[in-house]
Amino acid sequence: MSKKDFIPYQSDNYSSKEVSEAASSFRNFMEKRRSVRDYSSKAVPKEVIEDLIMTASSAPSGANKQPWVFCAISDREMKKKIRIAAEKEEYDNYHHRMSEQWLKDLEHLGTNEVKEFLEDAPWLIVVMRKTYDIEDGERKNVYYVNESVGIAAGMLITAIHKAGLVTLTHTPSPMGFLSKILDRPINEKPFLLLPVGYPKEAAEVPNITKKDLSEVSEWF
Ligand code: IYR
Repeated sequence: MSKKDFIPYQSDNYSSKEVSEAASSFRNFMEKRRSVRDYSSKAVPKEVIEDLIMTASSAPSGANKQPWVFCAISDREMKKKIRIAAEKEEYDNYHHRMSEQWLKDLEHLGTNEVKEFLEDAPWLIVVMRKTYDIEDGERKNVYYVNESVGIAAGMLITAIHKAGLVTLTHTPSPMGFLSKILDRPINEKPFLLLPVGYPKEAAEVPNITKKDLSEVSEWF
């Protein structure tokens, strides 16, 4: 797209009542979302993952550059490689690199360096952020990459929940091993890793609550 080209916006034209109902029912729906760490091995069709990725990829981004790539992995061998490499980094994190305070802050979530979900979940999606584009061998600018990819990741998590599936934001650190295993080009950097699948039967989640409105908002 080189010059200005506008089309009419397709509005849903909700009444005020419909707006209130939609906001409230979506809030209730989203408040049921939880980060789940125990996955069933039940298969999820590739077409489902395609839809989830395309929802995420519809996110707003700086200058509409869509500076992201979603690497979808169902191959068992590759998942195993990722688990081994992630657990190696996480062992160092949990045993040497994370501060006492950080470990204390995580205690109630029951996380540790063992990441069974990296093999159990039928799919892993590694969200890559593009630090620049390459077009015909030429380097092209992208803008607000972290903001853009963060928004797309949020929409991906929302889409996964809406599909009746579960995920969690896994942040193995450092994530360089993912670029190597997935053989990604130098302009792509791993941003987040999301397992996607069904929860294991009788999966449990931490008994936590979210801040209330007065703690997360200021009104002017
Ligand atoms: N990256 C580690 C540790 C971890 C960090 C935070 I902050 C969490 O909210 C949860 C885990 C891991 O994925 O286990």
